[in-house]
Amino acid sequence: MTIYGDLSESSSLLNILSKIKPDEIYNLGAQSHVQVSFDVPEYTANVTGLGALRLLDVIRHLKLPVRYYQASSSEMFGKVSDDKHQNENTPFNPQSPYGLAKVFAYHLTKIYRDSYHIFASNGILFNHESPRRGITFVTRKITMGLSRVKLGLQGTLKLGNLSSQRDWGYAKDYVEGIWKILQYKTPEDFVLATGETHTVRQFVEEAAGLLKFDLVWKGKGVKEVGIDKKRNKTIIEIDPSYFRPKEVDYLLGDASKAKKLLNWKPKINFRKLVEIMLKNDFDLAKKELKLGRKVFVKKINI
Ligand code: F7E
Repeated sequence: MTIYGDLSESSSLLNILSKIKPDEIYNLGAQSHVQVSFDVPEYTANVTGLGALRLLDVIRHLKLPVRYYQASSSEMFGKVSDDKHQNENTPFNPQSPYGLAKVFAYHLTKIYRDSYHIFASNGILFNHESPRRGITFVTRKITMGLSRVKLGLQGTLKLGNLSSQRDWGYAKDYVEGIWKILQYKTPEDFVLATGETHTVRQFVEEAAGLLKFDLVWKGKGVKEVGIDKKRNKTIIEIDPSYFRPKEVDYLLGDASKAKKLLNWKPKINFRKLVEIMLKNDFDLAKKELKLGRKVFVKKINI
């Protein structure tokens, strides 16, 4: 059964929750694209920040004996003061309207937990990726873009900041962690991360290697290009429109609390993650080549 609702509309949430009376709520709803949050800051604050308030407030008014999960984000850490790991005790310093909206929802979850004894927990998740990732996020953009370049479906892949570092994990591992957070005996906040960090450039290099490109970098700044030496052809270009007004340069998570209390740790490492995503997107690109762009886009919902 599908029931429609909207995080920007309290009455729809009241209607859904009073009908369903769920045992668990996972609030994964958001305007979740960091760059887009600079273009639509008010909408992002409304859905990503106030959306959590609306849900928690309905839980409070209905006195629902529910377990509530808030999808908090490593973007809340923002600009970190050193290059160490971030954990549950690291101060927040958000760098985008998205990060700030998530900080609001994070604190509200704690406030409602303490004030009204609601079982409400935050999972502070570092980047979690998979073939289901939207194609405007950098990992999927790279695996999809380089696959299409390989098959001649596009000329180059245009990217922004190649130097930012992320702790990228596999979404399936993180969903298990999310579930474990709500099964824990008390409502608490947990970081989920792999404990490894890589640059966007390293993600590109890993994917390019798997596709058997002979990638070399030439030039500097916005003039930098990635060249496939085998064919002496540019395959990566820098497009400054993908630079963010403010960047989060470095993220590296420490999930030792989740490991100790939830017995959670990720199974898929960086290399395997790139491989899984690339296989999916190379297969899709082959289908696109066979069917033609128009038929492909109609048939495959990407
Ligand atoms: O950017 C750089 C970009 O958009 C990663 C969301 O799920 O994870 C995600 O947020 C990095 C940034 O993800 C391009 O500047 C370079 O430094 O894939 P992203 P994100 O901003 O880390 C957190 C945990 C969330 O909570 C969010 O909801 O890659 N980058 N070139 C680029 N990024 C994009 N999108 N496109 C580029 O062409």
